[in-house]
Amino acid sequence: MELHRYHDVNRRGTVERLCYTTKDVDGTAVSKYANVYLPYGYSASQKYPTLYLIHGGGGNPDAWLDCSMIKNALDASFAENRCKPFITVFPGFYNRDPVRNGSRPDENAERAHVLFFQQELRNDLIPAVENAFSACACRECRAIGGFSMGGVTTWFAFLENPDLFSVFLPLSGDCWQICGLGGGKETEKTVRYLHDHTVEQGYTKDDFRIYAGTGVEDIAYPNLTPQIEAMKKYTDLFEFSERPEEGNLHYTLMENAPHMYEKVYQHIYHYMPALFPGKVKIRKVTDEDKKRFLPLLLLADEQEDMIDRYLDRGVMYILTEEDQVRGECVVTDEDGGILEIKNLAVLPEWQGHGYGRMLIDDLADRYQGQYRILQVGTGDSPLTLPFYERCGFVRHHVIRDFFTDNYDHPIIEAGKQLRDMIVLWKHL
Ligand code: FER
Repeated sequence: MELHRYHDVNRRGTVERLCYTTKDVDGTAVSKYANVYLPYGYSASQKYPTLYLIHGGGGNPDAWLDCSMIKNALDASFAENRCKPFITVFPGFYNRDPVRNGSRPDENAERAHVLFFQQELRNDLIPAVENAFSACACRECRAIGGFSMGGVTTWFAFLENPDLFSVFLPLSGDCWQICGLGGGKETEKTVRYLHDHTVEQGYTKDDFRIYAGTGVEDIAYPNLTPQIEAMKKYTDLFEFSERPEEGNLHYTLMENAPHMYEKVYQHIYHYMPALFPGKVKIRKVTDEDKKRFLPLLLLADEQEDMIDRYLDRGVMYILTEEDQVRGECVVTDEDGGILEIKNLAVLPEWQGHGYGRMLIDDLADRYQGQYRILQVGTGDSPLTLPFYERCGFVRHHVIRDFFTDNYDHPIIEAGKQLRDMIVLWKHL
């Protein structure tokens, strides 16, 4: 396991406080807050996956951030492109102030808190997060993890909220379904329940991934280790693999790591690249028939003979994720240091994921130094103009009647006929 070490980064994410209301066990409204880490460059025009990261017994929404280098691990991983950026939410699972006095937990009381918290996640916290931030609202894009009692919380989320999360990181905490410390004390019963309950709800091994971990010296080691070992035997549901990118059950043991946030966050650093897979690739279309991407080209420019005017002399790039083509763009050399985007499209079902912006950022990176200006001409449409402006383009000039003069039929966008072409510039 490659360990994170602090290193300075210029691209730092920010932490915001999200206030929301929920209910306590008696149904009384309570105001709570969660800390929300937004990655560097966070933009509401893109949807992000989200990790919910839960504190340990006696903790609060600040515990992870105060006690570990998790923020630097996130900043550094995104800056180095170890994985795509995601949002991290740090809530508190108590709905009353915990009174721990540094002592070992009252198992029943703690168990009740983290079990009750499952309803808060579903009814209040996740809706508040997805209302306030640009978080992708599907189970594939939500992960939950936690330390110690937060690990216990994670196992309960696996049992109670499998429709909300697909990725689970129980760290230094076992499953308390049967009893406190049940992963060690009632290993067989606990694991049979984890298996049977999941199968009964219709989930299969392709529907979730578990990334567990602890330290060899950790007090949770004797509880979590037998649980994971027993889970490995239920091969119909749990497929153990040493490699994070294969199988759906993973367990990492760390040397010299007691029961502390400052050690345990290393597991998150380690697993981060596997949590929300699918690396976006942008490649030039070489020696291929560019016309085979015609359906995509037509999304941006609906008349084929207009596409023929630039396609041959244009350079085409396609964007793929998980080996599926999801977007493209075509650029042409317009002399005088101007590179023009003639066509840029993202499949409708993948719009809003930031792919358009990625294509533009990629062009800017590729052509910096070779061209002065990245130019784009578009209709006066609310579907395209604000997008280009968010990407750093500014209006430069207008070509009157471009759409009415050059196309054989009216081009309607957002209920409006396009007439003039607005030409925008972005300096490279
Ligand atoms: C464990 C899971 C949780 C464990 C301890 C805890 C001893 C919680 C400890 C605390 O809140 O202090 O497996 O092992």
